[in-house]
Amino acid sequence: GFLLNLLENEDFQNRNFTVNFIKENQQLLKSRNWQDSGTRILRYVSEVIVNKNPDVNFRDPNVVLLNPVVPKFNKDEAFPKGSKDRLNELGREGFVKWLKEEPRIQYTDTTFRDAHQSLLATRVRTYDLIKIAESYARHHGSQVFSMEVWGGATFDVALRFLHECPWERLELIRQHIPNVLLQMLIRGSNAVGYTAYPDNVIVRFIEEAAKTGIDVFRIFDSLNFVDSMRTSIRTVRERTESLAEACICYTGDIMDPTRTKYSLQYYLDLARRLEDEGAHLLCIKDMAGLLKPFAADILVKELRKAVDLPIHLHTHDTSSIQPATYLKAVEAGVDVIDLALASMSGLTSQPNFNSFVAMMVGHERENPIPLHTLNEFSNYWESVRRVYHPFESELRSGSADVYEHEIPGGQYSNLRPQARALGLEDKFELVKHNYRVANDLFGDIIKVTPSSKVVGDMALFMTSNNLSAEDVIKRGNSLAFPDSVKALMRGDLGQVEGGFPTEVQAVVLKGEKPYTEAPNAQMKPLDIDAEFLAFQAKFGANTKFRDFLSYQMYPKVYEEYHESRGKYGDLSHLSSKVFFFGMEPMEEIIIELAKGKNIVVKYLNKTHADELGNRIVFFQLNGQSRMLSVRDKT
Ligand code: 3PY
Ligand code: ZN
Repeated sequence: GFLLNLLENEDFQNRNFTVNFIKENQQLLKSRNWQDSGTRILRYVSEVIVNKNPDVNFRDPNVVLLNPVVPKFNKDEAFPKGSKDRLNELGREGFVKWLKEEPRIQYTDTTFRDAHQSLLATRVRTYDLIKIAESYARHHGSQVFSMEVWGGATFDVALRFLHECPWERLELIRQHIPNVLLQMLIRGSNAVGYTAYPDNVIVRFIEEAAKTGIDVFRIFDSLNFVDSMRTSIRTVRERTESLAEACICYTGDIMDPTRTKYSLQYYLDLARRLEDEGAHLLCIKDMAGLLKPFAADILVKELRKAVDLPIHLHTHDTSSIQPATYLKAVEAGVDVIDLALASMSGLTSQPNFNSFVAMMVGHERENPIPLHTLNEFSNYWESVRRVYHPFESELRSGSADVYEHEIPGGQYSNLRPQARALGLEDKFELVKHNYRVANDLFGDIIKVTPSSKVVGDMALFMTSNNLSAEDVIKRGNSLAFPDSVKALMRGDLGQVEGGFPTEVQAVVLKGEKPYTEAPNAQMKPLDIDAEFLAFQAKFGANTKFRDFLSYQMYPKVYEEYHESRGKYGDLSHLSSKVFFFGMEPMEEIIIELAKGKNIVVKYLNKTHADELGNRIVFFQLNGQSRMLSVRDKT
């Protein structure tokens, strides 16, 4: 295949090439038939057989992996009309008007994004998403308001750990789900990264995401700093046909008279500002699950008076009482709520979709959904989830200590492994305590990616150095604080309500001057045309603009992804079991490379390492012998 590609290449025929020719023309390495793809996949599988997947720490031999069952559907029928069709028919204004007038409660399904970000360290692969996507769109596509499928940490994790292109994932989801609004989470000026990017990069990112399939952009800033959300809201409004949903990130407790900073008034003012900025929808983003039922009642009622936007409520069920919050919010007039399919719900994830639907039977705002098929989809995910068991968190029950530390759902399940890696697991209670202490030292800030990471870094720093709040202030001048803490105090993430406490800022910055404006206000626009050319010169002419955007977000991660893609090809056809755990001797699998293009792979055995440390791994590929040499790094 490669030779034929080469011979047919025009530059090659014209002898217009250098020694770097193949490096610069990676598309030649692209498979022209199943043999090439097959060989490259074997390269990956043999690597995992010999060296294991470095992302997997252990495999529990007691976990029996199941074959997930996809509910049957009729391919010949048209897709049922869904929210996407409604948006197309009514246009944005008409759609928003419909939503405000619609009495039935609307549901966003977060299973494809936040649920697995919060429960399984964001590791769910395109393979498992795509297998179920069309069936879901056909069975429930007319019943869900939107599906959150992209953004947050999925972008980073896909490239970094799954060797996957996040854009391809989105494109495939769009193809399989043509009828439902697809939603993403975007961190304002931080897009899907952890730092601010120039405005023109944000603009192009949003345009590309809309083109690839995003209909609802849920836009937030990790400090509720409106200046950092403005470009995103405007871009969605002015340069796409999608909906701009702007977030108020909820922290503290509006019912607690001692928490005066984040009062009801604070949220109402913020919501009005977001409406003025041009948001189509308003989201209450309760990333830590702190919005209690009676607070939700007040907040939703008051927001409805304050703004004329539909209200979408997002929470995490860390405390286990958030279904009550939803019920109160429904009765107070919220328009849309976020839920996850039963087997992917609860704990740090969203509340249980299936049970909520069951509870609402007979309610005046009921939006009926057949429970039986919804349960079948939950069963699918229950089976799928087993293969991801190395990424499960150790939480076993709901916990009320979230009201003390206020750690967001996605971070909560991550903090323990982080503490363990630093040898602090036996001090985990102290880490959580210090999370709150660090928050208060920073002046009580909104905590969500990336600001939550800074508070986490500070908590780990204080715990490993045995520091109290008083120590930080008294001895701060002689302490080397984590870089992320310096960045926060410098204003790299934006400005906070009331400013940072000057004492803490002074000991952290040690004379460096903080900014007073939006974090990317100082940034020059990127020379996108020139940089894209340079990118293609480096990574090959067949790379796309969206690859360039991935590179802008995560340069080093993209580089590694690009290398692995060149070596292994597209791994999205490989089952997650083989992707994470490799194969057993004499095991035979079928890989569907494309519709109707299957290869049969049988792993035979491997040799001992030779004196150079190489092992030979023997396979049959469609009955023909293949052997690959792999360096044993274990
Ligand atoms: C993210 O930014 O990844 C989040 O999920 C924030 O809640
Ligand atoms: Zn969330």
